[in-house]
Amino acid sequence: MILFTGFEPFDNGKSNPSFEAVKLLPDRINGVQVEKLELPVVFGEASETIIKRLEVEIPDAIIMTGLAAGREAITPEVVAINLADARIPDNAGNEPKWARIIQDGPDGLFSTLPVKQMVSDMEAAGLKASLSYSAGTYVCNDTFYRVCNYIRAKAPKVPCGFIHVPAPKGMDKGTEFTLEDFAKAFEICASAALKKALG
Ligand code: PCA
Repeated sequence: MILFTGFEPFDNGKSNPSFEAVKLLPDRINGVQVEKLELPVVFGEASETIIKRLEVEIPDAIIMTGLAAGREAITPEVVAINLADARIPDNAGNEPKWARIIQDGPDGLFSTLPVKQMVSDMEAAGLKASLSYSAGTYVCNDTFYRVCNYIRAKAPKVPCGFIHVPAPKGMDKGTEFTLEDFAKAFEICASAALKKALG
């Protein structure tokens, strides 16, 4: 099983293209069952939703996704940092400022997805992609950090990481990307992750 997550809308958005694109994914990729989870845009709760699922079953790979409006490309994140610093309140009204996510956790945790391979595979398919070295300091980074921290203790061989998508066509700060483009990109990334995990 490969676990894909996306987020609910936030910041007055009517929809969130991350989960909208996840919903378009097929039920199987390379013969592996795809599971889709929609996450609340709430510090701590989003990662709890994932960790509850991981307590039942450890997937072959974990790909979390979110929206980063203003970006121009599909961006696999390289590293999660141990810092929460909200620019706006989350969907439950939390607004942490300059706080460590996990007091005694490492400063940063690297994605274990094959991020460079993912970028070259997306580019080969004609999708604009590049590495990102910061997932920000809001709910996406918080979720990315907490889930990587959980999985490195429980199942360190399971590729786990995060991909930000830009705003799609028609949305504020929109690019030329469609939701179908994002879904195609996610499928390409899933293939690379499963190849790393399962050979
Ligand atoms: N993007 C936000 C949170 C939810 C989402 O889709 C972020 O980048 O932190």
